[in-house]
Amino acid sequence: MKTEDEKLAARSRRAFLTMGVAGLAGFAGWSWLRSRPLDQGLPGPLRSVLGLNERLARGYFSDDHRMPEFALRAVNSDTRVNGDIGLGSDFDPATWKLEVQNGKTPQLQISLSEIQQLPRIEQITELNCIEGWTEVVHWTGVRFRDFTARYDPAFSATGAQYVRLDTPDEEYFVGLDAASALHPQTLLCFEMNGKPLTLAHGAPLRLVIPVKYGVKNLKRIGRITYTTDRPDDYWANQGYDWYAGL
Ligand SMILES: Nc1nc2c(c(=O)[nH]1)N[C@H]1C(S)=C(S)[C@@H](COP(=O)(O)O)O[C@H]1N2
Ligand SMILES: [Mo]
Repeated sequence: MKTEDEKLAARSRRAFLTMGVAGLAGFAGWSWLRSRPLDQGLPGPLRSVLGLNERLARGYFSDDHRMPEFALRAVNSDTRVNGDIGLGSDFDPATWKLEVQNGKTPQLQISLSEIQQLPRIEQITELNCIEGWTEVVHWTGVRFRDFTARYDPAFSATGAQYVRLDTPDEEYFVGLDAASALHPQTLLCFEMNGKPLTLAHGAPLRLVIPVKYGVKNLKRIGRITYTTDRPDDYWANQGYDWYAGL
């Protein structure tokens, strides 16, 4: 028996897949769809799928719904590397600092050891890539929620609105709704499967957000921006769903 949450998750996943570029190309009703009246530049029926996904994402992540967690023996030992946008070789992890833009000046510059003073969390969750593979990873880091309470308490208090993360070179960037960013399983991580992160996996610090597809799990965070405007997002700019929720 599927629970209501699982049904919602499945619907949300289907809605997301409908929107993938490949999904659109293969969509049987495509020619019918194209003949429908346009609504904000998209055929009406497609527009309503997008609307549904957005409504689901908003309601679905506003509570503490937890993604499954696993035992150590379930961890995949051969972790794959996927995606290297924004991971150019012109980078020195030893001099890295995290920039935080919370609307106040001056902008904060935070070291890894300061971040590591926040409560340490270990979590074994799935990383789900939109390409269709999943792996179980053992992550160590701090809660994004705790980080936010420490470095932008006003953001937490007002419950507002969006977060943007950029690689140091700004080549890769993701936008997150506040509910997903502040979800208890959303972490800033510095270890993967019991070892310090490698550069290819996002050292010195990466985002782990199990309620979202892999695309949102940004590696090598350079800057975190708390904002009231919905941020741009690398893959959403290419036509993928902005929420990219599971
Ligand atoms: N900076 C950066 N982060 C990124 C990507 C990327 O191309 N650049 N790819 C994303 C995608 S699509 C996935 S599936 C995961 C893969 O994480 P991994 O390489 O640690 O397995 O990283 C995400 N984070
Ligand atoms: Mo991915």
